Amino acid sequence: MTTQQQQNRIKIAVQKSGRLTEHSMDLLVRCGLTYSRGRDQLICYGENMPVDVLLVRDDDIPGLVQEDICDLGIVGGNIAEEVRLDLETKGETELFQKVYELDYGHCRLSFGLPEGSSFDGPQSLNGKRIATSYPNIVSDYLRRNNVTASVVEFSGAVEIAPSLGKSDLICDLVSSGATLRAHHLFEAETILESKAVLIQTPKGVPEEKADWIRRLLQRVQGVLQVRESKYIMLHAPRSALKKIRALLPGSEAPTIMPLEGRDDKVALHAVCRENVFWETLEQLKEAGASSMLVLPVEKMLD
Ligand code: PRT
Ligand code: ZN
Repeated sequence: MTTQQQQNRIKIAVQKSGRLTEHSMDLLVRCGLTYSRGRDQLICYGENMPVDVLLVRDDDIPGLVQEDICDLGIVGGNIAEEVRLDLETKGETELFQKVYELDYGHCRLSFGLPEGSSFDGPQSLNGKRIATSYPNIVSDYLRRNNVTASVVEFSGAVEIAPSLGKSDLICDLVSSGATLRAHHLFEAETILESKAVLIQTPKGVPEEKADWIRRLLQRVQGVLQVRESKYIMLHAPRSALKKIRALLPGSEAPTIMPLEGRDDKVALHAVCRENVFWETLEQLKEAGASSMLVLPVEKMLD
């Protein structure tokens, strides 16, 4: 491969090993990517698309995308926001863009206070010391709420800061809440809800890569839509069609077909862009629908 050909390949930064790795690689595979892993395990070379995946620490991903070393990156919204605020404070105006919110990596950034202490809104944080790995997000929150508190930066194990006497409270990621409870802290307030996000370089897409980036982004969108979508088939009395259509979650223009030998009933097929739950099927049955089938959708392209 010539250097030019190499430069024209799309580079995506993905977390090397952690909570987002498996989901992110699975997303790319669902977009059609097959790859072989380099000997150093740091790059996955796309075999059927001009796309290579760089495996790095999640904290490095926004920087790689910001500096245009990678065209795209997949990272927690929490990290993207922390780096965005940091770049903004440094006066950087051309910033990496968030293209999609993905459907995994859910967590929240919350204040954790020692059990037995009280929290009555942001003002009760005045004069306190807050340990966190997200100094920019926390400082931004304090500024917006006119609170004066000191932010103590921790790069890991934030939850032990209060018991070490290093802070009065913490601000850290929470998902089940078990870590906070294990350290005798309670979740007082959430300041950021986060999911994995797909980010893009601020440099704009070079001509040679534009077509594949567009195709890849379209496929990502397709994968996200498909995961929630269902194909539903049912029989409906003509008289109840209006009611039944209104019950179908997130569906546009269903296909209506005649049923052999039946003038009073039709077959209805529709793509629902939201999951179809038992409750919906029960309501449809009540409205007169019968022979209902709900199928997963494999691929979708609008
Ligand atoms: O090595 P590298 O730097 O790449 O990995 P990392 O250790 O920094 O990141 P990793 O793999 O732990 O998390 C990657 C991303 O997953 C985060 O940036 C978040 O966007 C997302 N995520 C989702 C989480 C959690 N859930 C989560 N629960 N990241 C961290 N946690 C930690 C949290 O920090 C706390 O220690 O889990 C603990 C709390 O969990 P619960 O369930 O006890 O509340
Ligand atoms: Zn990290």
